[in-house]
Amino acid sequence: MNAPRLSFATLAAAAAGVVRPGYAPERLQVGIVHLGIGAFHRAHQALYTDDALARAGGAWGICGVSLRSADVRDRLAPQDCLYTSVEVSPAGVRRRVVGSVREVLFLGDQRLDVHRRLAARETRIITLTVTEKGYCHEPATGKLDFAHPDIVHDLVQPDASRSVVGLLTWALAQRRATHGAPLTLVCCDNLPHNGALLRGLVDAFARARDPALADWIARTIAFPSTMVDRIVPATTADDIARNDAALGLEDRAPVVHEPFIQWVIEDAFATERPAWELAGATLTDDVAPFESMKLRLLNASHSAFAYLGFLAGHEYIYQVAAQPDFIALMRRYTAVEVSPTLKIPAGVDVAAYCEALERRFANPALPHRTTQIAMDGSQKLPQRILATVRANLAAGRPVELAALAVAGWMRYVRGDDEHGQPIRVSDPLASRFASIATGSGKDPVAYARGLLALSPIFGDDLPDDARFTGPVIRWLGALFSDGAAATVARAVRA
Ligand code: CS2
Repeated sequence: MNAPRLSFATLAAAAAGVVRPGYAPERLQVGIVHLGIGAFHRAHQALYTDDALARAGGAWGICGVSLRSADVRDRLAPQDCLYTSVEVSPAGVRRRVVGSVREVLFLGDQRLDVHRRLAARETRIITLTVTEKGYCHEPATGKLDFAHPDIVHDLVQPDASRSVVGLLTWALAQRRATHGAPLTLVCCDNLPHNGALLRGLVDAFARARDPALADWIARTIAFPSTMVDRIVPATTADDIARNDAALGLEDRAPVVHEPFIQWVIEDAFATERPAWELAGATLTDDVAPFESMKLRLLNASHSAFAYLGFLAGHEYIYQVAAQPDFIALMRRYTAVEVSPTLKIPAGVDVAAYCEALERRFANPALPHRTTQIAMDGSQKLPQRILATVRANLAAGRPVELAALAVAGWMRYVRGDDEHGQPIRVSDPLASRFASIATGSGKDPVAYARGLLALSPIFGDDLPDDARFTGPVIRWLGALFSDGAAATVARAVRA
């Protein structure tokens, strides 16, 4: 089938039942720049903005920026940046065309356009989903990594910045030198206290360049924290083909996601903002309890399922969630080890939240690869699992199942599966893992000790705490000798 390409001109021809923007996207002005326009942004903040525009209007079109690849720009630009959001669940599929993204730029070949948008007075909000490693920070401490090659580069050549922190600081300097208007930077990555974290990183970088700039930023720019939640696997060629057939138009950039969506935003803006609350977002004074709940329950269970589930032979999360032992592991971990560490936000029922998580993970209509979640574990473990470990150690509570999850990560990043087949480990520290694995052979103690000594992940405290390292080494030994399925079975029967 050679259907016409989705665009303003063809939108009216989309299949009946496909929801369209409730406003005129062709007349929408840009007011938000988003750094890191991947599938998650398009299935989350762009939808909230689309709904807010339909309800309350405003000049809140989004200019999405890709930092590393031209792919999203090349897919979206020829179709007026329209794309389909495809919500899938056992109950069926719902499609809607989203109009809030008005422009997509690739930093690699449109740097001047990116600079112009970031510095424009009309840009009142910059949002970010650049993944954990995109912040060039040390995961264990949240401090800027001044030895990171991109940070080293950007301090010398700010107007050719490669890092997000360098690029933002360049833009802030530019804004200060021209109109001086306030701006709100909204971090939407799965990091704890993500607004304060970004504020600290920008401050450290700006201070290294020009303390007066850092002081101006502190007075003028807001960095609200947010908690974002929606499961959005990478779009596949099959997803695209199925969507084209159902839409009756060719869309090279659909996003496929679950029905669940949540956005909790700290109500601390330096500027006006879209009416996101009319789209279902929660504006609150304190995001921290929501963040730790989500990171320690959802993301931690996700990571545990990704490492241990992959090792047990499962390609997708819903397959892991179909194993009674894995569900028992998640139930026990969340109830015994995570819940006691949480400050529960008013009105939230944690037991119901955890039950909903089981259903969300089990959604067979949403094939989410274990390898996708397994990526960048060095950047994810601290806030997802090690924060729970520290809280429990401080209170004298058990860390047994968190240690199993960490051991699962260690076994995975060794780079070979339970049948001796290679695993492609995708992580900024992958080469460190490989040399530790080579240096320690099959000895679980030496291998675990080698990884535990990586202070950007484990800090200086955990490697010396036998209450944590003991179970980690024991579980790692079990994973080596018995495999993940048997080890998980033993853990839940203990
Ligand atoms: C996942 C998250 O890839 C991952 O590490 O745990 O992307 C997860 O799907 C989202 O945070 C859900 O909101």
